[in-house]
Amino acid sequence: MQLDKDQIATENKKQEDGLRGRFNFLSDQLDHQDKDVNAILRKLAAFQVAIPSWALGAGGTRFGRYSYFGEPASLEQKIEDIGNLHALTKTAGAVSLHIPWDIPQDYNAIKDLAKANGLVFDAVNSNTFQDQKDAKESYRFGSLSNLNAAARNQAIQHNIDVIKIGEKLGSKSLTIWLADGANFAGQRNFQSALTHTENSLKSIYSELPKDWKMFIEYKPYEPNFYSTVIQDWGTSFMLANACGEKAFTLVDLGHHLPNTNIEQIVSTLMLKGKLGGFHFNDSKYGDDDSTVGSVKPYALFLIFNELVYGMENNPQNPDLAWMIDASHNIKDPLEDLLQSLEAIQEAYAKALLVDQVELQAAQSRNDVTLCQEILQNAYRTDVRPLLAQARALNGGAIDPLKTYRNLSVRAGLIKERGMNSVATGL
Ligand code: PSV
Ligand code: MN
Ligand code: MN
Repeated sequence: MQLDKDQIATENKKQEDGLRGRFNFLSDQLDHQDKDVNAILRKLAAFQVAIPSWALGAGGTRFGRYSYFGEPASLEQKIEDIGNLHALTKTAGAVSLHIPWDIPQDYNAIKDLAKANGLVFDAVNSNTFQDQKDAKESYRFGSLSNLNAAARNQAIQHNIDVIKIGEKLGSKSLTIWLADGANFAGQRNFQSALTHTENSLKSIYSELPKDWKMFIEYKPYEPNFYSTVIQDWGTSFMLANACGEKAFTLVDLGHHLPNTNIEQIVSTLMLKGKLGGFHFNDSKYGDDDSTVGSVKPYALFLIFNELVYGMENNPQNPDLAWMIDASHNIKDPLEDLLQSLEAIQEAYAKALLVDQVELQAAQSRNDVTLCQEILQNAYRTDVRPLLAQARALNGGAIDPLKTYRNLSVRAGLIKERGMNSVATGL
């Protein structure tokens, strides 16, 4: 069930009159504010977000898993799903693989398939949070932090193997997220856990190809509920600095305690040139992996405001690896990803509308009210016609979700794959 350009164009025909009116209205409004609408359209079109190979099936909870009908049962099918997302949105032009869940069998065939779908391979993700079949050592008591050198070495070697797989696909970065930590007070000496982790990361780093980056992800809790070795951005930042200039912190929106000021974290890391990757999702309580922008859209906008500021003012920070990190239990994963992609573009477009010059002037006068107004004016603008226009200009769908439903994509996938297919991984 691969969508083609013509199907999308036919659907667009039905919607283009409606878009014209909405787009002209908005672009007049923006012209009056001296905004360069074409420049914004170009930036929106250039903004590509990777889709992780684990987001295409319905993930489980700790209590059960309800698979979603027509799930992709192979890496090929996952790439086809992402191809459909990209055809509709033109903003999902990359895949992020989780190893060993998605090891390609035939590299050339996978690369060709990705290329045919307009996709590149972004960061590869290692997995030392589960024991793999036939593994000699167990990660029950940690991987890179394990007290047992043999377990640490196995985890180090796994990361090196993941790099090698990524090299064959054209990836340029490795993301490391560790579940290492302790479930009980007193279980583990914090300093020894951190020291082992740092040394293990340095060993992986020493095998990183010259043009690669290493992303160190942090998370405050879960699966361990007492302590996590890399619990926060400060720990990740410290470890990235210890490894070297190709190591960076990765921010995952769901990996913060409630009410953490994530925009300030983003800003600090970009100032220091150490923000490398970014995982989008939303949450009410913890690492909920909910649809981006569905719970705290204003917070997402404030974060994007800092990202845009950093992208424009911090040449010391590299281009970021963007990814949606989500996994759903009961919703069509493709519909969810379409909603997330829309929310990301929406927050980005709104952040692009913030008048940075005016904001700086208001800040320098300590005009607190005006500072807030400037941000809120941008946030309150309905930018959706801009997103639709950017997509349509690039051959994507004016309304991706509506088009996905009108073209009965899920029904087509069920027909091909069956009702009971189960996605690999997770
Ligand atoms: C676990 O919390 C997690 O969701 C991390 O965010 C990783 O990025 C992802 O799994 C894949 O390993
Ligand atoms: Mn993540
Ligand atoms: Mn997570």
